[in-house]
Amino acid sequence: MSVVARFEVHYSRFLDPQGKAVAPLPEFARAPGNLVSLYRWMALMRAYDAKAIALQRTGQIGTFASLLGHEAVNAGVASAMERDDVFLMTYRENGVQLMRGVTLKELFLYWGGDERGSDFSGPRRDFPICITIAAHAPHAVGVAYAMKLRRERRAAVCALGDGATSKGDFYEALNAAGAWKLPVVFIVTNNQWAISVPRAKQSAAQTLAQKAVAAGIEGRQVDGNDVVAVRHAMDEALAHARSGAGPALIEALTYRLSDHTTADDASRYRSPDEVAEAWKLDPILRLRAHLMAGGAWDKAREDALLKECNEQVQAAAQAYLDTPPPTAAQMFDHLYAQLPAPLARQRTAALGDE
Ligand SMILES: Cc1ncc(C[n+]2csc(CCOP(=O)(O)OP(=O)(O)O)c2C)c(N)n1
Ligand SMILES: [Mg+2]
Repeated sequence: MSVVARFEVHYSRFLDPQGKAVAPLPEFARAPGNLVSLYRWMALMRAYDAKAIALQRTGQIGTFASLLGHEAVNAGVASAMERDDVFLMTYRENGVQLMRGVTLKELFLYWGGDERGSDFSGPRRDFPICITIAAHAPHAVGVAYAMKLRRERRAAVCALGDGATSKGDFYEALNAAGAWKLPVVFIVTNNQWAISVPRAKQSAAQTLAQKAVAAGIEGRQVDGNDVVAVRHAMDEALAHARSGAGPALIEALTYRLSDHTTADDASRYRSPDEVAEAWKLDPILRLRAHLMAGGAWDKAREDALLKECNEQVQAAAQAYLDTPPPTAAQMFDHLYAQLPAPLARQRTAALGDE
């Protein structure tokens, strides 16, 4: 027998959990201003997240999926993307949306069940949040195929969870993207859990990144709590995709610090010790420690930022609460360009009932 193929999966990290650089920083991270900007976004994400949970607990929005612990993945992905790239997301990428121009008020509207929340002020070609696990992976392939046919230097970015990589849609999308060399980047946020199913039970594969290899795509792992590592890997993958060299897959290793959603109680299936360990890797603490050690951040700036974030989030929540509820017609109006006759009749009937 002879070896016919060999593969390696590389892992990268620039900042260790104490915020110390363990490798020479890439160009963008050498300018402290760039990292401060990412830090500010990550702080806003966390303030938003806390407010959304408070609104849910007081019955003012519906079920909410927290992004606690995912801030570095969100900020790394968003900061690497161009405005005319197309983002296809799950429910845990509200931070990317914010950085791409979706407003806090729109996010609250979305989780409040108001269709107007999906009518983003952000890039108009980004897709709506996809709750159906992995269903947007083939859509990303379609988007990237269109870009390739039109010879555009753009890319599609498809964000998925670890659990999503067990779905057929994911493998089919990877295969097509590899075979057609499409400009698409798959970013897999491995937060160790798919609701109550731990990573170890989801797949016998050593890494999720290696799933790309079978599709002829390079798969790599990064420390998903290190925003520098996420951003750098995304920069490289996007440059690769835009140059016509084909797709890439990045597995970002992080941890879901929250319950799966506000409808879940994770203490029923995972230990407090595991969660406490994961908090030591908090991406926000890590970046703050790095900035403080370099003199680019201090307590006064931190206090001012937290105040600013809370005010922004508070004002957006109030604007959401002050928005008059949608009319019954709205549930018909966002689905079809031309409403089929039976639904048109229902629409008229619904309006008559108001
Ligand atoms: C097709 C489909 N099956 C099942 C579900 C129910 N469901 C919602 S979230 C989830 C787990 C997803 O885990 P993962 O992909 O790791 O994402 P995470 O929630 O951890 O961000 C499941 C099974 C769904 N939304 N869609
Ligand atoms: Mg997961």
